[in-house]
Amino acid sequence: MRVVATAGHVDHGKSSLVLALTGTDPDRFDEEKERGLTIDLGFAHAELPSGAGVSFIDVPGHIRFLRNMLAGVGGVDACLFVVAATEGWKPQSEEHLRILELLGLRHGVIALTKRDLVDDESLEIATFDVTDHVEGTFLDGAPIVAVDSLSGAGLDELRAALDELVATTPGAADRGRPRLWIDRVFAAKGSGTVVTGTLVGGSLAHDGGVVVEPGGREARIRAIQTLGRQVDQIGPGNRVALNLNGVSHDEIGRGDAVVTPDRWFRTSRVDASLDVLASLDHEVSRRGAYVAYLGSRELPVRMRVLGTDALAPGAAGAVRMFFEDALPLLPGDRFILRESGRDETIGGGEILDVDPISKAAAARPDRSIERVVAERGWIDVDRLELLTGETIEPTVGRWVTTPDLLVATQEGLLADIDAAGDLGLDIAALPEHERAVAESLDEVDVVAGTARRADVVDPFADHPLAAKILDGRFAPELPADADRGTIRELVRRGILVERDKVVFHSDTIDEAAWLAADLLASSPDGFTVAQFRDRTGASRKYALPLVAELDARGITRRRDDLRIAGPRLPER
Ligand SMILES: Nc1nc2c(ncn2[C@@H]2O[C@H](COP(=O)(O)OP(=O)(O)OP(=O)(O)O)[C@@H](O)[C@H]2O)c(=O)[nH]1
Ligand SMILES: [Mg+2]
Repeated sequence: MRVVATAGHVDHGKSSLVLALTGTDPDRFDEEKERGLTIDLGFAHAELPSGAGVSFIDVPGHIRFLRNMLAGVGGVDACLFVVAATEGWKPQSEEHLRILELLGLRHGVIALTKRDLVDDESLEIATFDVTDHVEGTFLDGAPIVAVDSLSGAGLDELRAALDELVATTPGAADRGRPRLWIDRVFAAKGSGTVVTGTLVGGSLAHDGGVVVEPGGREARIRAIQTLGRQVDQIGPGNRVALNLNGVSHDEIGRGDAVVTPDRWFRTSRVDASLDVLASLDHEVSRRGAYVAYLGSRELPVRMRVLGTDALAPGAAGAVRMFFEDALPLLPGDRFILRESGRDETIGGGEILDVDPISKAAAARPDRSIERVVAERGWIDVDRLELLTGETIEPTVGRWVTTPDLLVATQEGLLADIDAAGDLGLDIAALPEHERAVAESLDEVDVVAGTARRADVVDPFADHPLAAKILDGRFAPELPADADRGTIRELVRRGILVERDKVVFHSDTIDEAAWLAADLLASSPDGFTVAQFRDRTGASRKYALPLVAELDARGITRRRDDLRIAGPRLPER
């Protein structure tokens, strides 16, 4: 399915042509029918001779309703550009073409309507006129088909041209990140809220959770319709009506976006490119009341020109824009910029950075992922995907960084590890990305939370002190010259256990736990410290801290003078 918008000057026959092609009058409102004028967007669809489907968004040509036109062309793949043979190129032909160009449209077909009202010579003149005006634009070379929408003459040729257009226009890509800019909202007959829009970026499925932005309202998809049919799921590039549970129709409106949760970065500040229209008669600076049109949204912006104070007509530059609301945006989103005071189209551009962190004076926005990474040094791979929309291989662990910074961090870590000496470097104290680097280094071993050079024998593995303490079993003797630092490290690793100034081997604690289990098996009401001491064969000096350790681990519990079973008592 392709979504095609009409475009062209007021009264040139856009709606009549859509009606002739689809059988549906896109003018939905009584006022539109009475005045013979499109005010708001209209929608219709048709099957082409090849069997391919095409959805039309019919836009108003009158300059007063330009904002509605802008809301309609935000997510379309191609256009049906309409020029009346009777009048030829007119101001809104020009403005609509500029807008579609700025939005990055690449595909279209031109219809010369009202051919029944002109003679062959006038038709030829109108054709030259149109050819002239589209030269150098995306419509340069597009088929020009003369039609009479009332009698149907020329429609077969136009349908064939549309078929060719649909076949050669790439479909909306599925990036697993669906977004539907709402163009209509109404209350459903039964219950719930229905929103319509053009789905791009990904698929939606029945019963799926969605969020309406701005505002983060959570909703559930109760039903999906496309082309009047109910479907269980729907891919990008389609006109879609969603019946939503959980939001009221009066809380949301045109210009809001339906997205899937957690897949979007919401932003109220972006850096963007701006192409200023050459036809403008003044420069563009931060002064002015600007409105951006993005998706189906009209959004007031505060703006600052980057790198210079003002952009001349025809210039290409960059701007930082501030919005009142946080919106789910991605680099590559296109917008049109208008000045509301003068009511004129200024230009348009592409969002380059949805989370600009460098100062405006230093910002040099572009769409490179390397820049996003370099400005941050280290960035979590999931966050980088939110900011760029691209899936990126992490450099190390879950992190992405620049090659230079990776090398610098590796070298810094090795130096710290060398400086830490025998005890090694405690990696729990490192920032998360450095920990990931430590674990990734071939020349480093991370054992029990400590990083050491791999070629250095771990002095704490099979340490003689641990062996000696294990030998002592329930009555271990600590050598008088034992090093405190060594004991601390062996305790930290869980090899030794220190309780009330007595140091046991952890295997001995396990043995003591089994001993307690045996005692409780024969006397379920509990045992005394004296009974326990007798079973260990050691003195009270050792039995007391051992029992205290068992209590601390939840193996035993104290009740009066007895020890009873704790939640962690082992079972045979
Ligand atoms: N004779 C003739 N009349 C046409 C043709 N196409 C449109 N018209 C008439 O032209 C008038 C305007 O047509 P619309 O289809 O409403 O024009 P539009 O471009 O949709 O106008 P807006 O939406 O207001 O910009 C209507 O009276 C149509 O009947 C055509 O091919 N031949
Ligand atoms: Mg119309």
